[in-house]
Amino acid sequence: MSVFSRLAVLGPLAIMLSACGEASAPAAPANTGPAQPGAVAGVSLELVTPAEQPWGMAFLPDGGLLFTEKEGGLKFFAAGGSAAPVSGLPAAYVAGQAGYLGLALDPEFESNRLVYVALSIGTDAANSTAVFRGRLSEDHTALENPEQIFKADARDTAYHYGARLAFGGDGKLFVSLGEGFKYMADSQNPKNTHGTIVRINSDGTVPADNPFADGVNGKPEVWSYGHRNVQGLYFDAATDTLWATEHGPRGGDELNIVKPGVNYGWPKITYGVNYDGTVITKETAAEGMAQPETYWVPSIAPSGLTMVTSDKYPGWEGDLFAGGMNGPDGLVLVRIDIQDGKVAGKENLLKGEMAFRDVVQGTDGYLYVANKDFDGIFRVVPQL
Ligand SMILES: [Ca+2]
Repeated sequence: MSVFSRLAVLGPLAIMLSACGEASAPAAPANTGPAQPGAVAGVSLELVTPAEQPWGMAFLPDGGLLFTEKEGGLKFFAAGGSAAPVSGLPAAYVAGQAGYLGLALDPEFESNRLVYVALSIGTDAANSTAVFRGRLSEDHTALENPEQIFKADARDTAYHYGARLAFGGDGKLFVSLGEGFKYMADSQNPKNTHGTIVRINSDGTVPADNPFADGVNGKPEVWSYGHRNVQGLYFDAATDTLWATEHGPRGGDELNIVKPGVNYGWPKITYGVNYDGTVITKETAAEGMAQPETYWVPSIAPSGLTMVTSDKYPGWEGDLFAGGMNGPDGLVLVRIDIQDGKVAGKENLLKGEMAFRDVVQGTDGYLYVANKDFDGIFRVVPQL
């Protein structure tokens, strides 16, 4: 732990608050109130390693850290060293929100050392989210034999990729896919991958028990649809539950429990409005469309989602943690108090300190966050 140096100066960033601006949002009758205070008195941040636009993180069983940088590719960091590139991935399409994005370790990583990385590929006119799989070399310097196991439908925008990866308890891989902003209407059509979560086998083939496996009413790889831009994905093996956060427009960010074949409503129903304040739809609920477990008005721009399963934060075990990246109150790490599988409240931590791109629990049981703007990865230290 000697490499951890205490973070020196992190002031509120008023300049960043302008992007999501004022909120003339609809009433939020179902929003939950503040959580009951836990046994943790507070948290602070300690710098682990500098990183440039870190996007996704995954800790190895030995405690080492793999992470992506949006433009820099895959990196490896171990305590006592400095972050170094991991070679092997192809050049990504880098523009707007495109680049090297989510990653995940194979459930059998300890024996097969397989790593999965989502990245953008293609051109301005036709680009996609692809998932590459490769074997991490013993010295952590290369992804060996990288192969593309999945490619989403192409779009001609550089926005809303989703691109988080999470394995289910059955070893199937979930990939979240944004609707490219321009293709929001396509989110309602499971016959394309825009605005979906797909589920594939670890070799990229489609599981026979997917809800549209026969291809009649949807693409075989589609697991759920009606999403906008899912940038938080966490599978809770203890309860066999896939949790997902997605960006709303202005207001209307959501936390959902994702189930097969279900329509999550975007853009037919939402608790948000367009960025310019105009109405997308007056409907917040509709027959055949799932309601979120909780939502945020105004938006926080959620990215990254994990659960504390360790004993490092007494009182917080089983709670979800979501990163917030933007909005009037959006520079927060949100603790989502989960009681009996339901959202019992939300507590904003580290308010105003930074924009949180990702949050994961490390092999040591502590939470780690990747910062979108301060260009580093930090450990969340509890005050007990
Ligand atoms: Ca929804």
